[in-house]
Amino acid sequence: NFVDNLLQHPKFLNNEYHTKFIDESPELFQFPRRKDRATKLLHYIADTTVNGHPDVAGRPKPPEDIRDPALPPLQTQFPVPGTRNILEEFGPQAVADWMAEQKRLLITDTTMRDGHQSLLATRMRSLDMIRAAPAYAANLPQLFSVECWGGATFDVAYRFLQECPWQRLRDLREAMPNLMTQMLLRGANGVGYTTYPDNVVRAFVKQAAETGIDVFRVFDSLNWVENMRVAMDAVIEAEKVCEGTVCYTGDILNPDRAKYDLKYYVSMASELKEAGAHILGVKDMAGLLKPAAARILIKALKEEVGLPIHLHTHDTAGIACATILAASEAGVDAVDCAMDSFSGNTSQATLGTIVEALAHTDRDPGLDIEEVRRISNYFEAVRGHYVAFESSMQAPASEVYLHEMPGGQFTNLKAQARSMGLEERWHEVAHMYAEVNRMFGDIVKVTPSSKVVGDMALMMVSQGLTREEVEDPDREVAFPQSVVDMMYGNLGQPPGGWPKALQAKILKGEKPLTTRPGADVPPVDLEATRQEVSKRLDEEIDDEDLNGYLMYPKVFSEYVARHKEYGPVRVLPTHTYFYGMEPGDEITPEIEPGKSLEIRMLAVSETNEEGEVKAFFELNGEPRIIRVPDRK
Ligand code: BTN
Ligand code: 3PY
Ligand code: ZN
Repeated sequence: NFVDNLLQHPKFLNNEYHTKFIDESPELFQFPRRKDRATKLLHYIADTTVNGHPDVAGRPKPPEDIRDPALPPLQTQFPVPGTRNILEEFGPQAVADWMAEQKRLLITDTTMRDGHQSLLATRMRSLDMIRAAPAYAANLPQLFSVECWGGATFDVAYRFLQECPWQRLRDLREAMPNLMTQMLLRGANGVGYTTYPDNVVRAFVKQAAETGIDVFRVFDSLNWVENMRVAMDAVIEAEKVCEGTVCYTGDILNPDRAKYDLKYYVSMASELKEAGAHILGVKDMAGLLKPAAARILIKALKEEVGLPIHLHTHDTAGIACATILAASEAGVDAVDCAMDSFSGNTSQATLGTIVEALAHTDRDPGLDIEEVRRISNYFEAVRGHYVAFESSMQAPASEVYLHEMPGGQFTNLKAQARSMGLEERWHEVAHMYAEVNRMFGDIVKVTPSSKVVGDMALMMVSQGLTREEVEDPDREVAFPQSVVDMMYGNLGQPPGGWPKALQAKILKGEKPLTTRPGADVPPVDLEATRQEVSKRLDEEIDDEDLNGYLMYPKVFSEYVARHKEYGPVRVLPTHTYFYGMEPGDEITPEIEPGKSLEIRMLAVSETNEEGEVKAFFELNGEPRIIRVPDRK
């Protein structure tokens, strides 16, 4: 460390040193102390106790007497074979064939991905998931899959939860050896908001498959199949299940929304089949698919495309169960539901309710309702710890048919509006979102295109701009960068292209792309990147880390820096992670398999003149004093 500091010192580099240089340069001796993991965790706990966690500041807090989530008992130590065993033994086509043969309605549980993404701003921590995983494996082996990765969970893990998404996946994989895991992949946008080079998308899929994903739901935010092929090919090459997905928007029942009619969906689904999809995903990210439309859509897709169909919808308008039952009658093969306690509103349909509704019918999903309730009760207790992230949505709302916001975006955009002082004007934002969609030519709105529409709508409401003003060629408008990028073609092409006049105004004469954006991005030199990052962060960068860095360079680097300072905070109970400890509290986090720490908080001192607080702990029976700055 001393040598490192010396070699990097500007005086040394400029040859400005002499014999007294070392004596006169105390900074040479200021290298970070290498703290052990337990000490780092004590620092984190002390800091959070004194200063709070920035993410929950000013938000509602769980009640003092909140119970710890009780785990459902395991019905067996040896989980019976499930869908994963089919995939492992016979490959992805066999999974699709098996699916098509089932009479029962197959169910995917989305609690650990879309459920908390849509209800709790994606904040569920790995620990709360991993603890439930053995119960899924032992007690619900009839599930089609468990959606537990991808979408927004990837960057939120690094960015806000200070944990590694790959480790989450590895642990879940291990705990559910008989069940297929499922992820949401945004095609050429990976798990990010931009277009990545093809080789980055390929490397990411390969790694996700290796670390533990079985089913990849691949979509494109403008429904452009061209933009999905690289990701789909990579999934097929990894011998995992490729769920090629159509995003549903508009209303096939409404002749005024003819752009997205039945023919459009059948034709896109056929393209996906042609592209090699093993199964067809129908992704109704906003919850716009009405029961009568589902009946028509599913029937047509079954007849004209022939792939097994997996339906995803949201309960924003309160109608998801009805849609699922209609789709079930029309022969849909699998559907997404969330555990009861993580269902409803902007999340998925209620899993237990679907199981009950279909009991004693020929489409009985075959899940044990008692076990469903037990796991749901566990998650109910988990959810109580995350009140800080609850949205203000109190009831289902038919307004979703107006704005068409995806369930995962709704709470986020509302929070963004709140932070801009627009909370009172939320319904105006909702109207404007719909207006922006029309102005952009009526596009599919799902991450990342939905974010662009949201950025534009917030900008227009906050600046009091109307659509006419924005479209007026003589009026100067400062468009959000995301809008400029999308109009340039960086997210690909929507059906029918972009509205020409608006596009020309936004691009100020620059010629837009019309080809696949990923085709023009040069490949990243993966090994050179690994070495550069590893050197800069002074950290060994394995394949998982490298793929995290490639998706989110800044977010990943900051995660690594914080990890060095605070240690493996993922092992802390959720209450401790967000609120620290109180004198008398005791926790026993498992720092590695079979090795637990015993941490007791004894007392916290007043703040001294230097602005420091002392926290007194017992660590495995030994007294420890930790000093942290009072930053309040
Ligand atoms: C961030 O960078 O946004 C958060 C970094 C984590 C800082 C930890 S969170 C708990 C404790 N309280 C603070 O204010 N800082 C530390
Ligand atoms: C995501 O991409 O995260 C979504 O949930 C889209 O619906
Ligand atoms: Zn969704």
